Amino acid sequence: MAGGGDESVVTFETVTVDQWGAVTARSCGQCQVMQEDLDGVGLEMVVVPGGSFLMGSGPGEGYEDERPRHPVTVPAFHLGRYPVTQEQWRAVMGSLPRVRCRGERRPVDRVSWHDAGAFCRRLAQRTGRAYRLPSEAEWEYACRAGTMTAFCYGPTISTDLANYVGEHVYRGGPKGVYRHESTGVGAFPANAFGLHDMHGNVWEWCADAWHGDYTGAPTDGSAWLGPDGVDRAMRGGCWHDPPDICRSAARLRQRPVDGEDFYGFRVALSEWAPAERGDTPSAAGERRSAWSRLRASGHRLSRKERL
Ligand SMILES: [Ca+2]
Repeated sequence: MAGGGDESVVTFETVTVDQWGAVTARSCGQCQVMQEDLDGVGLEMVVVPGGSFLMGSGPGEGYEDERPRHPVTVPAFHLGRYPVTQEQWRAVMGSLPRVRCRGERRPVDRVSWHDAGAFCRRLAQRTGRAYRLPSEAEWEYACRAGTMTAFCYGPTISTDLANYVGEHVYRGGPKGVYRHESTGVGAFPANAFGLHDMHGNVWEWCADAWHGDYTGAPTDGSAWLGPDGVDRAMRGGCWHDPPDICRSAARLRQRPVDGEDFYGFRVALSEWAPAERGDTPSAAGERRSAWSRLRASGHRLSRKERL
């Protein structure tokens, strides 16, 4: 188990859209992916480079709970390339909940915040790595992937790029399809960090306690915690929502015991290297430096094609 997991460089395509939702550029990107093997079922963790960003929405966009927009610095971390799927859930927990949309490669749904936490703990036990839910700051930073627009692809979105209710549009964006169900993960283009399904498909639980706005929010990327039993924050919207609710900055307040049809999650991890008993400082140091090399080579966007 010690090192464990495979590492690879994954190539992906991401797109940029204009205010009407038309694709104006396709870029080829690369990200570093660490993979857990859960008895034949893979769990891919994208290395998200550290950085600073403006969290929340500025004037003229979003809702009061997305303000004030404020700078946050997020240390490098790992985030699931996709929401946790049903086959991953079964591989870790033994059996599936009564999901709304059945499919091995679809996100697990109908999970509460407590269920998601139980999955993280079980996964951590099994791998020795400290799996957890992402903070809201990490989630939004990862979703934006360097963008300041309402969506990671640009100022609007289309149903070619995400699974939401396409009878509704966001601003100048086009009408599209309403699929009435979740989609298998990875069916749409990645964002610039190589992450899929951030907008739409299923809502994703974050670690944070619910706060009605960002006054006093942490600026170091950590979760804004509160006492057990308080409401929690979800991100990204789902297949049953209009695109406005699927924006990078949009937030949803929910009770941690609720596991509705549209609720899923993805897992996060700060350090790949597991904490080991009897570790010597030099072995730990070696792992850390191997880790920084990897992180440094983690991300680059290349070959941007204008259309
Ligand atoms: Ca999502």
